[in-house]
Amino acid sequence: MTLDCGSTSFEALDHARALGLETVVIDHHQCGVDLPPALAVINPNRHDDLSGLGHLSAVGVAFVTMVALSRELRRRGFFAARKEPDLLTLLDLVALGTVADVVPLLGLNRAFVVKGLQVARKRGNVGLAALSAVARVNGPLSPYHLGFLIGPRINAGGRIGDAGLGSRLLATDDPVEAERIAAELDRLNKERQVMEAAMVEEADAQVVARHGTDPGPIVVVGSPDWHPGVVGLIASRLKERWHRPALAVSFDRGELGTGSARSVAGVDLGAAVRAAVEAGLAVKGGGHKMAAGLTVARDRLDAVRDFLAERIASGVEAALERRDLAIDGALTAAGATVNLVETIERAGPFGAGQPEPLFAFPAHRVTFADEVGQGHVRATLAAGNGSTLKAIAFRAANEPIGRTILDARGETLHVVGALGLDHWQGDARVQLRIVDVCRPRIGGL
Ligand SMILES: [Mn+2]
Repeated sequence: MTLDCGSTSFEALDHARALGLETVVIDHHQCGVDLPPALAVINPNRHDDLSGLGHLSAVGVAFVTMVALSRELRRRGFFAARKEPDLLTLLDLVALGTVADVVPLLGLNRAFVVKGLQVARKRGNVGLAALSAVARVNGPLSPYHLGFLIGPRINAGGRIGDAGLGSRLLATDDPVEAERIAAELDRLNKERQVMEAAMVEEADAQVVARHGTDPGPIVVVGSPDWHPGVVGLIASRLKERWHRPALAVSFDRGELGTGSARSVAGVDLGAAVRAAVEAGLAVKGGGHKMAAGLTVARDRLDAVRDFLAERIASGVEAALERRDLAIDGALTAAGATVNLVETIERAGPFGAGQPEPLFAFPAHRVTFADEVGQGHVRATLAAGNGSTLKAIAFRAANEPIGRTILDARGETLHVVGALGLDHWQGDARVQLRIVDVCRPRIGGL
């Protein structure tokens, strides 16, 4: 069985068939009309699939496949003499994979995450519990914890260590082994962060050196020195900085590079990459609307760049025009109560495709601001009546947002962000996660 791959793996599955192997593909990636030889290709993104479940992550597809398999086995009397597995107890892993794969939290994915978080909070999976402990998850487990604390640590194994660490951690029942693997993943994640920061700076310098402030519809960078497991992270960061699709390629194994690309909403990068493969420019590749991977020869990278740029130019232009921030309401620090946050959270889970509501806090005074942790900026905002709100801007210290906050100590700012609860020493406090700020222009407004 292949998982999270296989839908376009003609060569490998032809070879498997020649060896007499029977394969089942369980995948969610985009694919062509022709499918590789396999007993079954289970993929909601097949052209002939009418399930409407194309937004599921690979673990979601695997889960519904197991549900269907259980149902069929039950119908055939398979469980008459043996215990039927309780698939619902595995929803913690489905929630983790759904959030970490950044698929839209709509439809069935919402159910996976809501129910999966309930399972995860019981800490039945010793690996997940051990990783939550090293990641210092406090308060009830949330999509934020899965996406930003747990997911990256599991992925660090596959990126720069051993991909088997994550699966062994999540499958083990031995708390001692779980603790050991969790510590190792935490160490790899720290190493990954250092590596990523240096690579992102180098990549960004490449873009500026080559294109100045206008890189065109897609940012493309490459280096023989980058670890292939981290190029996806570089692409993500470049996309955030340049507000357009980005492709980062590692040529660390010679003339053939491994690239990873990230897109912006409204630009189907997976389709563009598959077209580049069909045009003979890239060796192989594919993916989704928002993320794609490809293999490309070093001397063809510029041709791939030009091809992708031309193909997505109008979509990127439209996306750049849509960059307005959609604000859901205005509040003052006094109105941002624990009760309000809990009420909002009942409409969750929030994440990809289901954004958290954003609130504007007009003309609040910055009574405290400082850099904390790895380049975050922490601030205290005060309303006119003196009530205060704790706020944080993640990874902002060297960005315009962070500098504006640090420069505004004692002055007023208009601030926009999402409200959450910070569980600290058992107490829940409201915290604003800042997404944008601006200086009031006239008379403090
Ligand atoms: Mn996938």
